[in-house]
Amino acid sequence: MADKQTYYITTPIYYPSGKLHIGNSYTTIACDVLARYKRLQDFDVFFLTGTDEHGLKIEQKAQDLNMTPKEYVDMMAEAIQKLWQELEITNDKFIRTTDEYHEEAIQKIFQKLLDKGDIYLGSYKGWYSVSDEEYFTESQLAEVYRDEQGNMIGGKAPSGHEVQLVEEESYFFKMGKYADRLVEYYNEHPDFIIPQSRKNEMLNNFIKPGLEDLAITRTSFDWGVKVPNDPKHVVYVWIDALCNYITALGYGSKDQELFNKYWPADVHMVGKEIVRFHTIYWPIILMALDLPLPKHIIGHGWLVMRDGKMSKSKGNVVYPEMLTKRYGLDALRYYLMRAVPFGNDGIFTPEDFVQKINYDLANDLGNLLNRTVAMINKYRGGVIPTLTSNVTAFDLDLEKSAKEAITEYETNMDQAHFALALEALWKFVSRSNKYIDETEPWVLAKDEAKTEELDSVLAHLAASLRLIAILLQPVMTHAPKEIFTQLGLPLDNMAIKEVDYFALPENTTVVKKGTPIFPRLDIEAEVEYIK
Ligand code: ME8
Repeated sequence: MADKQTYYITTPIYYPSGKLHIGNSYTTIACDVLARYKRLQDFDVFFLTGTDEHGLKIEQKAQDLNMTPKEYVDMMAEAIQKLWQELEITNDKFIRTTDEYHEEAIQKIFQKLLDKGDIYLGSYKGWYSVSDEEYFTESQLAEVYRDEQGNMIGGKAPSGHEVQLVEEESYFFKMGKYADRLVEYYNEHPDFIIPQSRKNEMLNNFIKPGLEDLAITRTSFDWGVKVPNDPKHVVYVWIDALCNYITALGYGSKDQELFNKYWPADVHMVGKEIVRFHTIYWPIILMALDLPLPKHIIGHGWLVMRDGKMSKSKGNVVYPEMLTKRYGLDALRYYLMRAVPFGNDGIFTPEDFVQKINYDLANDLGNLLNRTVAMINKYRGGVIPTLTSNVTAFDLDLEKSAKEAITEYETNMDQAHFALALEALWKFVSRSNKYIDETEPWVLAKDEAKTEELDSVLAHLAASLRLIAILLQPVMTHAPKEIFTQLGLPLDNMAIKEVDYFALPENTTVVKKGTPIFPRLDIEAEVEYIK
C-alpha cells in the first residue's frame, strides 16, 4: 500500500501572558478544522500547537505575581492545554519553548548560523527605557525631545518612562544577504503567502526598503535560551519561537524521524499581525539552515468587537468557556468558522452569535433532522427506504445541488475558506428543507399510487442529512454523530474522501423519536446573558 500523503499544520505558539480568549481559540479551531478535514481525506496529519514562554513580558508577568518565570509558565501551559482539550483540539503535539529539547536545538541552530558566518557579534544602539526594559524606535515613542537643530536627544516611551540612548553588545543575523532569494521564492510560489494582498504589503513595506541585519540577542534580561559560550546573551524570543516548527519534529536532536517525514510544513496558520515574522524572518532562517521552506503561510483576519480589538483594558474580552458551557462546543466552533470572512476581520456581537445558532443550527439544520426522522417514523415505521435517483420531479434538482455543495465545500476547505465552505453547506441545508415543501410528503402519504414517490422523498432527505453530517465533521465534533445516530446509520463510515450522496446504507432504522440537536434560544435573554 502506498504511503499516505503527509500534512503538517501549525498554529502560532501563544504567549502565556494571560488567559486565552476567543481570538486565539479562533486560530486553533481553524487549524483543528483543517487537521480533521485532512484526516478524513486520508492524509497522514501532524498538527502542532504550543506556547511561547520566554522573553521579558513573561518574566515581568511572573514577577508581578511573585512567582518564578518557570512556575508561572508551568501554570499557564497547563491551563492552555486544558482549554484545548475542552475545545476538542486534536493536536498531535504541544510544544513549550522551555522544553529542554527545544532549548538545546535552539542553541545548535544558533551555533550553526554562527559557524556559517550568518551571525556576527556587533553592537546595537537605540532608545531604551530601563523601566520597560525595551528598545523603541522613534515612531514608537509617545514623546520625542529635540535640540535646536532638530536632532533627537531623548523622549518618553508609551508607558511614560524616559528613554535614553543605549549601546549594547548584540549578535546580529545577516538578513539582507537572503533578501533576493526571498523575493525570488515569493515570485516562484505565488501561493506561499495567503491571501496574496499580504504579500504585496511584505514586499513594499519591508523588503523593498531594504532588510537590515536583525539584532537577535538581548543582554538586558535572562529569561530565554542562552547563547552557546556567551551566556550573558539570550536569544531573541522571535528566533526562539519561530524555530519551534522544526524543533517540535526533532530537528536539532538525535531523533529526526518526524522531521524527515513531515517537514516542510503544509500550513503555518497565523493572525495577520505576525505574517511579517513568518514570511520574512522565518523563511530567511530556513534558507540559512539550508532547509526547505513551508508551503503556505495563511494570515487570517482578526475577530474584533464592536468597539475594536479585544483588550483587557477595554473590558471587552470574550472567553470561550463561557460560550461552550451554555451553548455547547459545536455552536462555538460553528460560529467562529462562519464569523471571520477569509482575509478580513469578523465582528463578534452577542446578537450575531445567538442568531446564527438559532437560525442556522436550531431552525435550518435542526428542523431538517426532526422533520425527516418524524416522517420516516410516521410513514415507513422508522425504516429508511432505498434511495433511487430521479423518481419525483424534484429529485434531480436536489441531487444536482448535493453535487454542487460537495464541490463548493471542498474547493473552499482546500483553501481554508471556512466561512464559504459552511455557506455552501447551508445552502444545501436550505435546499433540502425547500425540497420538503416542494414534494409535500404529507400529501403523497394520502395517495397509494404515490408510494414510490414518498419512498424517494424520504430516502433523499436521509441522504441529504447523511451528506451534511459527513461534511460537518471537521467543524462540529458532536452533531454529525448525533445525526448519524438518529438516522440509525453506522458510525464507521464517515470519511469525506470521495463522499457519495447515493451511498446511503440500506435498511437502517431511525430512532423512535428525534430530540433537537440544537435547542432554540430566546434571543433577547441570551444576548443579555452574553453581554
Ligand atoms: O504572537 N482574532 O503570540 P500571541 C483572531 N507568541 N486571532 C487572534 C486574535 C483575534 N482577536 N487574538 C489573537 C504571538 N489571535 C507569538 C507567536 S509563533 C512562532 C509566535 C491569534 O499569544 C492569532 O493567530 O500574541 C495571532 O496571530 C495569535 O493569536 C497571537 O498570539
